[in-house]
Amino acid sequence: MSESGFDLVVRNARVATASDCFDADIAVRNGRIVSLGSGLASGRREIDAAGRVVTPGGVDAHCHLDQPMAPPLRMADDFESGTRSAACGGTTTVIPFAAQAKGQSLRAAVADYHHRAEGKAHVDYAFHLIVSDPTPEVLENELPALIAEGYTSFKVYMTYDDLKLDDGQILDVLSVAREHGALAMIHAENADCIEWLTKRLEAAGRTAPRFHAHSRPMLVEREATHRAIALSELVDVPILIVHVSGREAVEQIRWARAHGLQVHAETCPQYLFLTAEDLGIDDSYKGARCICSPPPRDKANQQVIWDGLNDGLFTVFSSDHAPFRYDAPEGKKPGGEEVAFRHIPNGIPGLETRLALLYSEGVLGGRITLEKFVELTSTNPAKAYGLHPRKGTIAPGADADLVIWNEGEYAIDNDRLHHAVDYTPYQGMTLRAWPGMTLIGGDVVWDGQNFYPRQGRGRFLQCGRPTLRPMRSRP
Ligand code: DUC
Ligand code: ZN
Ligand code: ZN
Repeated sequence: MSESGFDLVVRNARVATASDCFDADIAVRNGRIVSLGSGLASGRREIDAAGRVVTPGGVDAHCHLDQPMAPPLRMADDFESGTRSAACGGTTTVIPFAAQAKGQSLRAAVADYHHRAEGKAHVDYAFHLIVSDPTPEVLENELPALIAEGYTSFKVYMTYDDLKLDDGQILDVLSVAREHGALAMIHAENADCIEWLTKRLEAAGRTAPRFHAHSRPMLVEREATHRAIALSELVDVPILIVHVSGREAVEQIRWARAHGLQVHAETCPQYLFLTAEDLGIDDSYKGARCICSPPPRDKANQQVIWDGLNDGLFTVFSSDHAPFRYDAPEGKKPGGEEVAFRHIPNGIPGLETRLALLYSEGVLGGRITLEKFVELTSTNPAKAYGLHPRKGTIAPGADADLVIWNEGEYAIDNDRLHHAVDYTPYQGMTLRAWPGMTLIGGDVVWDGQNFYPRQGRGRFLQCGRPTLRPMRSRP
């Protein structure tokens, strides 16, 4: 052991937190940060960060890993490949979803999901719940008990036949969130409008992937966002609207805030870097790769999302990683066929590229500050889901989960990524930065070239209450 007792000192770091940037050495003992300062005594291991930016490890609070699917569909990433990919992209904590199937108990869904994670994760993880069948037993017993055990957030869907809740059911779930201090995440799209539009498109023979975007125009998101806000107002409980795609939903959220409502919002890289044209400008099937919901919009809406990231509209920036292989019968070609858009699984990969995309085009592109980057990608997700200050910051007592950034040209190429998906929607994009090193609990897991597996050492985290500060009424 070194005289100081430090296991590691990261020296000469440009430390970035959600509130400040400053120069410091970071000392680590037993997996936690124990000291920040200049000229700290030497550690058993030393890493010279030489003026490079060091941020807290990313917290990806919306990703889907090994979520049970109806056959033949299957997610490409399980907890092993998904968390490997996360670590190589600087994300050190993931929060995927334990999804209740209709008719299933919530407990059983949680037990099954623990089984899927067991012994596999390279990074720490917590679970959100997906409530698809809010029976009296779920509302009165299972949900309150699970909240008390550290599952303090749950997602409800306003669309997808196998998951959606009606307004009365959503009110019931929101009431439980209020009573027990949990956070409800809402997928806001109007299911009936989507079905009606989809049938009309199909009747006209418009079934190519690009018509997915036509079946889910912004107004279906706007209407559902407005309704979700109204439901939360009725119950008087904060909510978080997930994967906001553009202007119309943003306007609803700004309206809610202006009226003093506690409505949080999340957005994702696909709404900054993709447009509906990525689903195809002709009837090519390749556009299936970018099918996700809500769909990406257009350049003007990308700017609306950038503005919202900058001005505080958005609380968190997540990947919504939903990994399906393109050229696979369990993925975007179900059963090996090129099918109508209705049958193409929704979702794109993004765990590994989330941080570098925002750091490169946001921070180095001059669109957001470094502090805002940390807030959106790490601190606020940790606060929203009750993991702060253990996660989401660089401070004494926090886990030593760190990213040391390399600035320089980096071309995104799926061959260099670590997920189990056979494509990335961002293939060929040139970025200005990539994580040069990821540390988890003070251990190097990614050094910019090599991945150092720590399979099974990722720990399950029980979440506490959300600790986000009540928001100002503007913006
Ligand atoms: N939309 C979702 O709601 N979940 C997973 C992927 C997607 O596109
Ligand atoms: Zn969703
Ligand atoms: Zn999702």
